[in-house]
Amino acid sequence: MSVVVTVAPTGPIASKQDNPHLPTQPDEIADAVARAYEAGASVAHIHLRDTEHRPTADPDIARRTMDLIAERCPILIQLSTGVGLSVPFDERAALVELRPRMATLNPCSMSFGAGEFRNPPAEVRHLAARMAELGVKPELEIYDTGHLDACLRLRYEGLLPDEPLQFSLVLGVAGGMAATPENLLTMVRRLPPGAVWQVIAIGRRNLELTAIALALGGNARAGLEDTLYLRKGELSPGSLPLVERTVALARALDLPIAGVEETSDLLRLTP
Ligand code: KMH
Ligand code: ZN
Repeated sequence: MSVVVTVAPTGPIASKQDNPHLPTQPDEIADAVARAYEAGASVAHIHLRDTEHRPTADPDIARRTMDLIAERCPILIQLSTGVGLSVPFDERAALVELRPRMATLNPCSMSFGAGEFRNPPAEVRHLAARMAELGVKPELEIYDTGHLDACLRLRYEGLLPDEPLQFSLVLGVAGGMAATPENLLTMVRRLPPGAVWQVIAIGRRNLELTAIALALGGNARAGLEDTLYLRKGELSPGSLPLVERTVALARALDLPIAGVEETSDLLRLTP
């Protein structure tokens, strides 16, 4: 089975002070994505920032970023509806109206580092239904064991698209599951049959957990959203070295890398 590599060039928290190579403006993000595509990524997970570098769900910035990416490469765009902790849920949810091929769906509220990540049940159900209507494939973000059960309830209620369900097992957010091999294995065992999944390992154990996930049959995500460092004490000069390392890891395990068309077929994306 081929491995889907997602690039996550910018997240909701880190700043250029943390890593000067973090892209924040549409052209910087499009450039990072195009380089990752050349290195083997077939999905781009996108957070947006305003001109002050703050997380935003501004649809104009989102559209411009999507257009700039599309001008550079045919990578599949997955907009984050997580956006940033300070952005209201309704603004975050409105991003799916731009009809990206995919978007994230965060099923539960939680503590998130020093902040609070608000995902109220009624609003999550509404967003799931709207994504299904628009044909925007959800990537279900699982930060804790109960989040998986919440997603399975959404499926039971008919609010998720047909198989395969696509999950991110997010490990290492303070407020969610710790980044340990035991937590990864527990969650992989609990996934419903036929699920497609990747690990999002935040921070220090990013490389190790990505390697374990690949060996267990998962997909992989790489980029500055998840770790600012290539190794202890060495900032990564952009997402490209992280993507290249992930692709090399998969190849070392004799796993082929899925191209854009294969990824679209694997995930049964709406054309
Ligand atoms: N930022 C990660 C912890 C999202 O953007 O909706 C999880 C994530 C989810 O990427
Ligand atoms: Zn994200």
